[in-house]
Amino acid sequence: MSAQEESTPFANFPKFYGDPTWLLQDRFGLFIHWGLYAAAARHEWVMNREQIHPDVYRKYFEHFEPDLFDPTQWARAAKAAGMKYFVVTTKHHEGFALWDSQLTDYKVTNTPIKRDLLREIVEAFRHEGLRVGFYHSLIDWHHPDFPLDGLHPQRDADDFKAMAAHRKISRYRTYLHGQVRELLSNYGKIDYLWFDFSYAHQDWGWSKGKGAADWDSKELEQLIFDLQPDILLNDRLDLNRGVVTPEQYQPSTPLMKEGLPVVWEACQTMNGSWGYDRDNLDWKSVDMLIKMLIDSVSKNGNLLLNIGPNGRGEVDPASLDRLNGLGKWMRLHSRAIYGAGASSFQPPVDCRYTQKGKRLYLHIFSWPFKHVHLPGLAGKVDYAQFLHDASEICMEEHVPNKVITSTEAESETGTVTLELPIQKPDPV
Ligand code: FHN
Repeated sequence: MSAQEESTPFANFPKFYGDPTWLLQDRFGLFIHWGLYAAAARHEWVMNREQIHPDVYRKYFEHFEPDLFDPTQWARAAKAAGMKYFVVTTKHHEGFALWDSQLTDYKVTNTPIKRDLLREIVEAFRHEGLRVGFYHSLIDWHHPDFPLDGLHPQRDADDFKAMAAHRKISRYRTYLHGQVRELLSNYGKIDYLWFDFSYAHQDWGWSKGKGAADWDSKELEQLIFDLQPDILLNDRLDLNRGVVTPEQYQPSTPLMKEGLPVVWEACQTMNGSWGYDRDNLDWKSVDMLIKMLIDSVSKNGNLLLNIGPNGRGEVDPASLDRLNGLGKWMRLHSRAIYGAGASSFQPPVDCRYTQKGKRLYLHIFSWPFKHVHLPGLAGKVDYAQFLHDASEICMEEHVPNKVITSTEAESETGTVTLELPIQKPDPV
């Protein structure tokens, strides 16, 4: 490896990681956190946060019967919101398999619902044209051979001998690799594999120092690409393949072949909880979510926005309202999101630019604006039309602090100052 390669953050980049071109184009995806915790209705970490003993937590397993489950409704809501891919929890830290795994009895087909719900989700979303992503937790609070990490004192207390768990880690590793093999062999083409969590270079956190050696990440990585050669894989196998330096914790950065544009992805909740939480009232507004999407794309990133369906299998009304509001905005302005990215022009304060080729999109975050100084827009733009379009869009959606995406404008050199109307629309 040349000295130059040694010095770049790509120095140890593998040559076979996937091609993120579709992710650059899609920009907006749905994250789905759904498991037994949905029945507890108190956040996906409820088992840990409320120190629920595994024997007690098993009640959720024995009663899991999401009778109102309708994955087509989920998929259509995501599609209408403008989302182009989804990532669903196949197994979260609780260890419950949402598919008919042959490697455990702690699986959805052994609950009263008796069906392979992951298969139904994949088929419904694939039918609506969304790309398929699987979330898979490296840590597992249920598996007897998962080396305990002190995060579950209740179980640690009950099974202290398991603290010598490293002798068992090899059995857990085989289980982990085996379940990944099932997921990547039995559900058709999988576009994205999203592992959670690995913190080997720190002795705290969710996997308490476990990392590449514990997961046998190199072998697991090879298995993944043998089974799904084109899959995108995020960097949580702790192989430090991410585009940031090893000592920083990589966000879920899907990795890509060398020389391809860097892509990163912000994963966000709508209300502060990944799993369904009946009492969580910390809801982000539609405006805030639109701004988060624009802000991510304006920085060459994606937004993976989460929903947590409840124990009956329904997406709650508050989440559906936000997906619907996002869809209304995306119907008008997805051209400023899909395939767009950062602009070399500096946007005015409280604005964002997203750019796609020679098309520059202005996103005005704090309306009304009296004067907007728009560097980068040249005299060739038909300002009357631009103003009309902008004012039309503004007037059409004129709400203070509402995000407005104005019309396209060819990006040239030069500057322009636009006086945008600030009067409220005439009462109809
Ligand atoms: O512990 C998990 C958490 O429950 C959730 O799945 C998020 C999603 O990004 N990942 C871990 C914490 O960040």
